[in-house]
Amino acid sequence: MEATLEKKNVSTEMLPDVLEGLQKPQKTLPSKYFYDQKGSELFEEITELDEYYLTRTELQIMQEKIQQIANRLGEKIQLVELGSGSSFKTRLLLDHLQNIHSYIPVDISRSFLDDVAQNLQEEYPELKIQAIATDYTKSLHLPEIPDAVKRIIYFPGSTIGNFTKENAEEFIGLIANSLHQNDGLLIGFDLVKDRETLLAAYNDSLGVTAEFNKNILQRINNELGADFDLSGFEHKAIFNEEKSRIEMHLVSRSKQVVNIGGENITFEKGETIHTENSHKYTLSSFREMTNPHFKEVITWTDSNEYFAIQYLHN
Ligand code: AVI
Repeated sequence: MEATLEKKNVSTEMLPDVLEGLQKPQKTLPSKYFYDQKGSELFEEITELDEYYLTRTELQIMQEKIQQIANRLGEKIQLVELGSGSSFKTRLLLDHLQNIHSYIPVDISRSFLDDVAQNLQEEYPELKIQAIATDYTKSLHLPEIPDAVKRIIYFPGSTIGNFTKENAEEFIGLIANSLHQNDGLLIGFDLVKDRETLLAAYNDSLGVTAEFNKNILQRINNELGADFDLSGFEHKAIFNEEKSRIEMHLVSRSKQVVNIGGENITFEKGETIHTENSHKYTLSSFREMTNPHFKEVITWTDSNEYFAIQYLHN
């Protein structure tokens, strides 16, 4: 197997990130810290919940439209997948793309990438796999490829929705700038829909999302020696209509003080930590954002228009 890995130590940044967020007037925590081992397992569980339509809808679109997608992407492709690269969707693409040149899974977690690369290599012995462990929101250095190879950045799962609108546009711009003529971006994003459906997806009846949300506090306890009492916080997800996003918060049930790395942080009763944004776009609001960076767009959606996959290129 050919796999080059770059090292990046996330935990050295975690204490300053956490303290900075919790010292703001509206306390926040970066949502990337959800995904330790337990958090990743809980997220997997979320994707299988009845109320959480996103993953299953995206997969359904991919399954139904894979031939069209593969035809549109063309041949001799280097597929660069941002985020977890172990999914069934990846295999769909690898199975249908013609004459694939290489597959580059990119993820922040090195051990996760090792597993992905190893499993895929066993299933696709001929495929050239080059895993890159990095926080791709900060930097992404991709290996040189011959001119004849077309690079497709694959960014599924509506992860773009977890970026602020400003960061999302900046990120799309950075991707566009890094691509050559003929290359493109295949991206999945969640669409605006009725409030009930949106709220139910982030307030599931089994409480898995609540556990996922609170796990960020457990992680801070585990890795930074903090003393959060998880039962002192309650999960809350709201739809912020003006910003067209679901916001997840952790609400303090009482006045309390938490020690993190020697710093005392005070929480008033009812005060919240804003832990995540999940933006919901319309096809036109997404187009508005991508328009300055990509001239052409092809869209695939499900019949309810719950979710969209787009191929953007110039
Ligand atoms: C990973 N991301 C697209 C998920 C979302 O829906 O925004 C994370 C998530 N948060 C709560 N449930 C799922």
